[in-house]
Amino acid sequence: MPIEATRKIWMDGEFVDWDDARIHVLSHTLHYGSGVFEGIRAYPTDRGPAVFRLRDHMRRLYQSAHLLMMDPPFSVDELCEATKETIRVNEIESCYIRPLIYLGYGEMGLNPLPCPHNIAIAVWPWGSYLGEEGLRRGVRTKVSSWRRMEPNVMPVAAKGTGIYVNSSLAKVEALKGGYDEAILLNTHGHVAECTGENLFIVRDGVIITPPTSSGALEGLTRHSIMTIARDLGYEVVEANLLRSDLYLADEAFLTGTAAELVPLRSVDDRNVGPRGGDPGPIALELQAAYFEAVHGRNPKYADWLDYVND
Ligand code: PPE
Repeated sequence: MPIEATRKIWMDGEFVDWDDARIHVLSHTLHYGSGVFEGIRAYPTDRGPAVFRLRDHMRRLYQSAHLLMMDPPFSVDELCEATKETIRVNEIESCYIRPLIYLGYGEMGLNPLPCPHNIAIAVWPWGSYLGEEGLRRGVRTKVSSWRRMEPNVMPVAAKGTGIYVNSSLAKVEALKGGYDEAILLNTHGHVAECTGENLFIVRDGVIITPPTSSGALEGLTRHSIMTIARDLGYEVVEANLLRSDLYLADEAFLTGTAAELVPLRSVDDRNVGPRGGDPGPIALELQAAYFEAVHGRNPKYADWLDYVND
């Protein structure tokens, strides 16, 4: 999906014109994948644009930085304020927000510690990550031949730029094979997650998602959906899943900020559930409830919204 340019990008405390938001080609992060980032969304509401779980995302950004021993020069509060300011400056109602902490120009070599720390926040309109049709009708998935890295290979809890090469390999393999998305198992053979989304199944009315010890990211959409599902009266458990559990699921869906909630039509060419791959009732109910929450239409989840113009 091509990026749709907006006007300004926040860089280290200043607004820079979109086309001037450049970095030096010898920046450390470009060579060694030593950056950390977030993916956040703002949605239109009755009170103007609102950022969904802004503080939680920024806290996770700082946790990612901590895992990689980075020392960001701004506070979480300052970055939350900068994000809202960036949305205001760009006069945009609905957008994806990409904060990035990267190691800039000045030192080369594997030791990242002496490098300057830079931060950028960009916003742009971004439609459905896996397509409108994927959102409505579900996506076809394939278990990848690439494994999610075990936690002593990489700290997979960090949204580190270099760590995403693993996801990209799996994504390309799935796309080249004619599928929409890949599912990664960990080195024990348990299901971890998708390339940029967490994974859930439904079996006998119970909603199950792999624990973070599987290598799955502690997704904020995952947390939101678990909360919403419990509030709707569903039993939600974290448990290790085998690929055969995916084949036998009544329903399956993936969650992420970019993807939102997308049902799975099939896993390894086996239709999910008894409906020929069509989305199941629980996935659709949770998807609708999630959209109500992010658009500020359910007061129960008002705390999750940060209004940009307040
Ligand atoms: N797992 C991975 C590996 C992941 O990248 C994401 C977010 C999630 C789970 C879901 O986390 P959360 O967004 O907090 O619910 N992936 C982001 C990046 C996608 C991309 O860069 O492309 C996102 O959804 O914004």
